[in-house]
Amino acid sequence: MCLKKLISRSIELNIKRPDRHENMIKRRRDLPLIIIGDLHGERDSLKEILEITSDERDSLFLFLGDYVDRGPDCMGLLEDIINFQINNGERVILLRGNHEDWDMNIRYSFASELIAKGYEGVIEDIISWYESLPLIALFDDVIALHGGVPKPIPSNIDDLSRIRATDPLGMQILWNDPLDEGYWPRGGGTKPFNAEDLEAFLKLTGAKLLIRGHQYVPNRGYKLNFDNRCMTIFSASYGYGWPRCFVYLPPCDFNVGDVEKYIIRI
Ligand SMILES: [Mn+2]
Repeated sequence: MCLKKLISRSIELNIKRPDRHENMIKRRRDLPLIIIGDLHGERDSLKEILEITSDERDSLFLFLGDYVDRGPDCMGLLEDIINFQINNGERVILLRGNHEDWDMNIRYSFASELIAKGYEGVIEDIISWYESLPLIALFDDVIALHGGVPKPIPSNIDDLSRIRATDPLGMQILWNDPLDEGYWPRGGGTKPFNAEDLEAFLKLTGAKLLIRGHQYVPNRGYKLNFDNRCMTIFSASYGYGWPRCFVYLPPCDFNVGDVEKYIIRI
């Protein structure tokens, strides 16, 4: 399939999901859930994760966004992800990260990669693809998004699902970080969230665990905040050879106290 067709098929899959409600995916956690964090153009990481999980193709695969920028082959990674989505249909859910944004791509590396490789003709298609990506996925007791809890927290789920990436609250969903000892302000309308904010967000959504990406955790690839209720996972190593992580969560009930055992380091 040519690149333009691949992208437009992926847009259709993103938009026409029966479990999509505005910008939120809502479905039961009735299958194993495999969650992959930021990949940033590292095709090898995706390849390794898909090899490790090759016996688990009946699982749900959730990607937390930040597919492009920084890494060596963002266009190749995008093609791999879209092919994987097309081959596995609705069991592959792609969320939007803060790098699924053309202004970011100009500031970082993806725009120049596309131009250097002669892909100018698909830039518009890629921007439309970004716009087709949902922001949040809710699987009963697990909620996932790229960045963090938006503040003020909307008063009901419908308002939360209607938030768009370009809204101030949407920007926060894509950019916010937990307030911990490693926190550093990113500016630009982003806000840190603390244990109380997270508690209110979990109460609103009925979840007991938030899984997000967005922050690299040096030498670990993951972190747990707020009594394990906020899990950060990262699936790229930025070329440092540091551990990369993903989540394998079976469809049974789990205790937040020991969620660390569901994090797989490669
Ligand atoms: Mn990010």
